[in-house]
Amino acid sequence: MENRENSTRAGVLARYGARLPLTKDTPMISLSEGSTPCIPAPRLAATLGLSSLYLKFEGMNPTGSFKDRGMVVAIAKAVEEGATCVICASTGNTSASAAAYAARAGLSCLILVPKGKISKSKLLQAQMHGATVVSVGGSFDTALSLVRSLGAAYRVAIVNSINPYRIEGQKTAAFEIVDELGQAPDLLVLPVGNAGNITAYWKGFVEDKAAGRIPSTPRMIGGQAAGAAPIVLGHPVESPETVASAIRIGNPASWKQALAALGESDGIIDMVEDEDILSAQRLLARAEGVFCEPASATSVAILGRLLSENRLPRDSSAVCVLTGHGLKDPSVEPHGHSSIDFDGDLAGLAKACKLVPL
Ligand code: AN7
Repeated sequence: MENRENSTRAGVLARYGARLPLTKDTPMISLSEGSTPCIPAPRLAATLGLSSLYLKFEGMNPTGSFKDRGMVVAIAKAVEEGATCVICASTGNTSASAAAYAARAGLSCLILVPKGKISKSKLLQAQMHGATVVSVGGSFDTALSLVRSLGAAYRVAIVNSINPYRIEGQKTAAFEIVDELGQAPDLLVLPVGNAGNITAYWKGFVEDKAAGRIPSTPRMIGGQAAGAAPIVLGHPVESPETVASAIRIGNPASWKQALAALGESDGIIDMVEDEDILSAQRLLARAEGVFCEPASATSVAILGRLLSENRLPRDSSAVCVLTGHGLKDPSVEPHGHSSIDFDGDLAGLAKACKLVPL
């Protein structure tokens, strides 16, 4: 057998196990998660007027989102601790990831989702992996409070990001950026929903600095959707609404930790309108060839907003985290796109397609 121990294909536990809370009894589960590309985005950088921009494309993870990094650790620890059933609330990606890793580890999986509010593809993933799916009236926040109640009274391991192993696994994305770029960027830009990921990135960079791998940490820049922006507004949002269903969250579990990361890093959190999220998504797809889901494009949208308002220096280097793949949410309209019907006329077709004759 090939030696996969140090390969980037070996997954998060093998690659960063020394910096994770593993023991000799932790099973080395892997679906080859992590080691996602940091893609240079020169056209987008020029459009935004920024000196350097990379896209950390987390949509390249096995279930199509960043959740796999934390889930592999949470599931491995659940197995180690003797769990047979895991449970989570989700806007979609956490449930897809939990279902896949539970299947991989031979655990049963129970998922609570806001009824009618998650993308069909994400629901399909959970169902294909054999999870039990419960639809809950209300928002993600209602589902998460039910999960907390069930976790307190029944033999189930909670794998939401209130589980600290999730944060441990997700911090490895910060390690990868440092390992790949040889340094931390000036700005780390990401969408903020339940606020687990901003907490995790900050933890990763702080650990890298403490270990002497980087001289300084980046400023953490968070984006929320205007209809679901509790941290920006400073109070919970009762009925969050946004086209970016992944971050339709009104009362983030890691609110305090997010504020700490923002404060300690001289960071900024602000909000963007849905139309700006969707145009950032199209810009990424058309200018750079990278297709991410709407929630993920919030990172580029907030970066654009802050630069246009001169709230960030243009000579900064930035990494935008694209948290999930575009195929995750097929409800989005390819605005301004029209396909052409072929009616049997080849010359007419060539003309309609603006082809130049030989
Ligand atoms: C694509 O799946 O909360 O701030 O239940 O799927 O760490 O919550 C998803 C969140 C950003 C926000 N981008 O991250 C869930 C869930 C995508 C996401 C976020 C999510 P956090």
